[in-house]
Amino acid sequence: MNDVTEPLRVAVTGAAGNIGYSLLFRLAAGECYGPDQPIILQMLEIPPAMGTLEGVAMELEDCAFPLLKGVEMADDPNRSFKDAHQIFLVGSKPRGPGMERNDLIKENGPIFVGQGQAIEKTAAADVFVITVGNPCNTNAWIAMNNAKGVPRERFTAMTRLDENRAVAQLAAKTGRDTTDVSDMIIWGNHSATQFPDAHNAKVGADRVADLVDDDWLRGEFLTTIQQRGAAIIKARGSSSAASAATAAIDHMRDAWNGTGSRMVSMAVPSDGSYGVPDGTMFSFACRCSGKGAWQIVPGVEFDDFGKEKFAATLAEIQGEAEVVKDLV
Ligand code: NAX
Repeated sequence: MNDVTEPLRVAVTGAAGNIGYSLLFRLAAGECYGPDQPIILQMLEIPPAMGTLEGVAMELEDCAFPLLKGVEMADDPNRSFKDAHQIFLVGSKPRGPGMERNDLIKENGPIFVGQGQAIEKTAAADVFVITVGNPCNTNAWIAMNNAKGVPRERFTAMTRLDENRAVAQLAAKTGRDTTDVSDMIIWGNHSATQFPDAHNAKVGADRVADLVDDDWLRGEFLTTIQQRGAAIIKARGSSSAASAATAAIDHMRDAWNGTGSRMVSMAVPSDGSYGVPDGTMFSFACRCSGKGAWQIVPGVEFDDFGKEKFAATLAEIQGEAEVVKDLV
């Protein structure tokens, strides 16, 4: 395990993109690994974006971050993942006009074959990976299955942005602070079928279900979270970037430091919990005990509505796996 005085090697793919531009500076400022942990950033891009990446590297240099001990750039994952302890898989192609989700899956899947293989071949023994690039559950699953020599629990995908969105909506609805909201879990796929489960969430000591009208929870709340990404694209003209970087930092910081008794949403390979087939990359309620160790929280209960939503998102993930089965 990396000593705290030794720099942590942190790889970020798609580093010249929108999320990268927000994420890299916050990593270098110590927001993820704390004020005492130096880091080296290992940035991966595709050849046409290397010029832009040079500019990002110059800006990182110009910040004179005390914790930033090195900035490396490459267009080969075998170089960018070399000895990396923490990897943010952000880079992938965005969905183009008129493109179906299955086209996107087929388009981006091969990226994660090569990156999974490079992680297995070159990354540090304690490597821990978050996948942000969409479709993130399936991309993480492809990478994991192409890195069979790496313990599979080191591969995760991000549903924390959906959780954060839900927490903010519940805080606004109840007139409370976001820090009062707990146990707000996203189940399943990071997509429009995700199940944001507010029924089991709390505000302070109160159950959300006792404070808020059930019709709102099952209707407007659910669709707001499921459609929030699309609403931001419509308003901003490009997809969520700063909020996605915030969520990626939340995910990795919790995995690194531990959550104590708090539950957080993380897509992780199933151990068969809740009837989700073994190895499926599914977002569960998780607790983290530090340095990338996590456990699925057992015993969360669902009513009939919840069971139906849970089944729908699981069916979608299984359908996506079918589309890319030749890649694993
Ligand atoms: P951008 O298009 O701004 O940046 C993506 C970057 O990835 C580009 O610079 C591109 O050159 C690079 N790239 C493409 N193929 C690559 C490869 N093989 N290796 C390395 N880099 C590669 O997108 P951005 O807004 O940064 O979003 C990145 C990804 O995050 C997208 O797939 C997006 O859909 C996904 N998101 C996931 C979210 C989540 O909650 N899981 C939310 C935000 C975002 O939508």
